[in-house]
Amino acid sequence: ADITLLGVPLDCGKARRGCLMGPDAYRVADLAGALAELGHDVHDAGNLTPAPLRDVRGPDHLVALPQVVAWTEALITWGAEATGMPIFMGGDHALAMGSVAGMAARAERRDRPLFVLWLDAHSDFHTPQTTASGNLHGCPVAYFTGQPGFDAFPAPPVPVPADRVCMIGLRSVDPAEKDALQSAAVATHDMREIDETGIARPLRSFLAHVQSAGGDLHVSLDVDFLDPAIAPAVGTTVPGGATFREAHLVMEMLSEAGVVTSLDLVELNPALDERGRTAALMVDLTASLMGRRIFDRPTQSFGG
Ligand code: DIR
Ligand code: MN
Ligand code: MN
Ligand code: MN
Repeated sequence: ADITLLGVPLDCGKARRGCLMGPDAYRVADLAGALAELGHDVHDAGNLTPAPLRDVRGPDHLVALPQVVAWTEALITWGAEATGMPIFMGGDHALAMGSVAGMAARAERRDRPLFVLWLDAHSDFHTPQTTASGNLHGCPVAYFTGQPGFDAFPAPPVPVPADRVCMIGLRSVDPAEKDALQSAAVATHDMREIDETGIARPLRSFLAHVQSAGGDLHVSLDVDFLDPAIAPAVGTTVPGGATFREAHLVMEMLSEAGVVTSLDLVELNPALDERGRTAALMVDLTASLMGRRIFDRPTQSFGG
């Protein structure tokens, strides 16, 4: 594939700093080299710059609202014109407002529906009104699915219908999010379900859905999807996350489905890492997503 790495040093979706070093940590861990070794054409587009700050208003407790709006504008502009397979190297999860909205605009231009796989401990389904922390990294899914309350932001050019979003790995969902998710059509798979049925089952049925619709698939991978024992470098660790093999299996199945068209790598905080261990794991997972295998397997139809 024709892969573009885009650094998005957005570090304003929450209070604790460090995610701005994420893009360089992926460069140091040689994400480009790992993908080139698999035969891909890889281009590092450097780091994105936010749009100029505007005087925007919103609920007082929101953290860095004008900054997140400025990044969202820049990401939508960049993404709508992007070609090939963009990999957004974050940066915290607030970047997914713009990355997903941009990819949805691009998908519409290509006349395909965009689907989103959200791999995260959190559902990130708050609105500026419901967030208790004020951290906008907890809001991207509500934004790009077109929930009300994001008046300070540019309207998402093409909202992603909630029934095209699948969340896997959930284990920290706030009460307001739980209520909102209950009335939305998002497919939610918590760790309890994964424990019981395995991680392949919900993923297989989602991939069947994407394949039968002829969709583009954006994958948004939050470091805290992973168990903190294998991925400590994230500000919001939650015990009980995906194991090393569960995470690789997800990536391998995604690769075999042949539907992934863009990827976010978010919430890596290199200041919390142990000698680049979490960055290296994220690089290895991306390599699995892009075709690295133990033994080769053919492209799969997941039977829609
Ligand atoms: C919590 C934590 N739900 C909040 N969210 C996230 O602040 O709204 N942590 N995304 O990584
Ligand atoms: Mn997240
Ligand atoms: Mn999270
Ligand atoms: Mn987060």
